[in-house]
Amino acid sequence: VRNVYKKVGVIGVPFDKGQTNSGVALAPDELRRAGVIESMKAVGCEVTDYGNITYRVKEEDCGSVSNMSHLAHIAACQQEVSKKVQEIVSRGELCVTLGGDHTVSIGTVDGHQKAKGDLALLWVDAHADLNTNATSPSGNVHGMPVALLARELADYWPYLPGMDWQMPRISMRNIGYIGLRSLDSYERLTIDKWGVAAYGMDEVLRLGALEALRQIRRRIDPRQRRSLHLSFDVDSLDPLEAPSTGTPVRGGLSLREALALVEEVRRSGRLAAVDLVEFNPAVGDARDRATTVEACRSVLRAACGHSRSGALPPDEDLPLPR
Ligand code: EXY
Ligand code: MN
Ligand code: MN
Ligand code: MN
Repeated sequence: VRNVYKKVGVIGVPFDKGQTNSGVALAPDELRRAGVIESMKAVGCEVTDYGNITYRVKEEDCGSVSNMSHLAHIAACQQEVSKKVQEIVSRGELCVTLGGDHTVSIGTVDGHQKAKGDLALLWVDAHADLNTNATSPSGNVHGMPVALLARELADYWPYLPGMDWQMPRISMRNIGYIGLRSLDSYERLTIDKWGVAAYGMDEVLRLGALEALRQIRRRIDPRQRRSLHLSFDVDSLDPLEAPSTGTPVRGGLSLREALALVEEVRRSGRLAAVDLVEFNPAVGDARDRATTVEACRSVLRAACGHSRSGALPPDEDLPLPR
């Protein structure tokens, strides 16, 4: 298979206020330092790095909402993320976002939706991130992004100051999960109530990762016409594969399974945006960090079209002797 050369636009979102471990904001620069941009270029993509998102909290948006920490920061940062992602996707580049905790996907999915309209959202995660402030056991917003994005849950939220730019426009019918293994009871209820295509590690074992993905894609985009958003939480991977993350859960995806999933998603030709979130360089030792960086690198390369079956050279035949 000859490589599909494609333009890629990268942003970093050094944002950590969706949870309580510091360090996750260091991830974008740590990944750059490790050369992930060059690795994506080596796949054959033309990569532009747009740098890190910055934001300013507006005084007037500082009203607080119960059981929802740092809302003013989340609102201000994700609005900037959304604008930038909308711009990159509209330009026809594959938008790669380096988080940051998983709240950054509030902005990325919103921006992608504004650029493309109908989306299918594939959430690869140990967790469902489907709590509202009324159901969250922690008040941490990285456990809430899908609930903020889902149209069906709009009435389950109070007024959120600063979030007027964001409208929940994605239907539960177009959201699929793979890798789940740590759900809160109201998240389970929400998944059952709306019949969400949620595939946990038990289904990955029973069906195999690729068959699970095939079923998810058929359910969230039956006519294969939607723009695909891949939101990849590194804690979907087994902690042996990606130890440097804030909420690890054992018994996760192998890197082999995750790469097969990402390669298949890329081959669909519908992929327009990828989030890589929850890598925390401050968790664990240097070896854990290096292991996690390598996992991130291979996931990003797969998203850019790298195939483990090898790519053909630009030439049609073997070089003659010289
Ligand atoms: N479900 C738990 C909560 O809402 O607090 C844990 C969420 C962890 C979320 C990580 C990012 O995926
Ligand atoms: Mn997550
Ligand atoms: Mn997670
Ligand atoms: Mn260790």
